[in-house]
Amino acid sequence: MKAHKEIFLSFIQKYSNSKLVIASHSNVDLDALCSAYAVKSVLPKAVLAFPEKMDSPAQSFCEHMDIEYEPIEKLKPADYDGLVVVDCSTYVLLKEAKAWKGKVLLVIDHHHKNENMIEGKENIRDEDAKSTAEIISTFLPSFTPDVAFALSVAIISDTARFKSGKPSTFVELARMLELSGKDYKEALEFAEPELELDKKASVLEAFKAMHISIRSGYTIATVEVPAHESLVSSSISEFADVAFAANWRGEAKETRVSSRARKSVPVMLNEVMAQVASEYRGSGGGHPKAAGCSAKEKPNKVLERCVEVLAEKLENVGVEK
Ligand SMILES: [Mn+2]
Repeated sequence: MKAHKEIFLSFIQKYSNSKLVIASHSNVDLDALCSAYAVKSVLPKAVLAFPEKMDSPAQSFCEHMDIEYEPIEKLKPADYDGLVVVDCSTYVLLKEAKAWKGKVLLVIDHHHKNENMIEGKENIRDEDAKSTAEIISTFLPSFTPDVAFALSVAIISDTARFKSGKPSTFVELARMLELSGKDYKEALEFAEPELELDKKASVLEAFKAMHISIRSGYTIATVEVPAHESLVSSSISEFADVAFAANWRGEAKETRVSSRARKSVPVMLNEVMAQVASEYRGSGGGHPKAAGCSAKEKPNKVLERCVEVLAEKLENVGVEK
């Protein structure tokens, strides 16, 4: 989108000498990390800052590329000129941004609108984009090989190796790889690294513990897990049409659900998650095929409700046909 590109280019010109902070969502993934890193390449005085943990593919890539960042909660808004948020539009995943109210200068994201929206002075939202990295790759006026490589890795990772992608996604990947001087295999190794032993074991345990139901011709798997709910839901959805993995967070007294659907499923999971969350005083959203929610209720009840809400929506699809 041309208008978006113009917003971005005049932004980097205006703030080229400013002390900005570039942040993203908690449980930082490759799209978040690499998008922030790429934006920093054109805002030389900016620092990267992230909340809590980083997922392990992002962690290894961050170490490999020697990318430096600060824990965002340690930074004082008064010491900086403003905040740029990438790959995130919700305070749920970046609660630290609340301290920056009025200083959020720019948001660049591809997630759906939600009720806890982070609104920047400028907002570049493209829900059609399959990654934030591919939005940014179309904007940047120049690339170092490292930035192009990081964007390649993020595009491969956030599309789940092209489970989603529009023609421009492939164009941008090809362009970034060429600019990086590296080949696809090398990017793929960072985008989809081999899992650690404990994670492989959790996925296999989850397969053993899951419950399976069939509604309107679709297989639905639910499971309660002690950790790694998004890894579990994405792994199970290699086979089940829809997977819901729930984890009980004792400190917060809430359940976190991660859900994934195969591309044949005609229901939008972000809507299912938003509905379940609203019934249990939580928040939910995400993408049609990959979504999540929090809920102030025990995991077994929340999972039951996830299946019911999904089943109702599946039946309604049948009716409309
Ligand atoms: Mn993303």
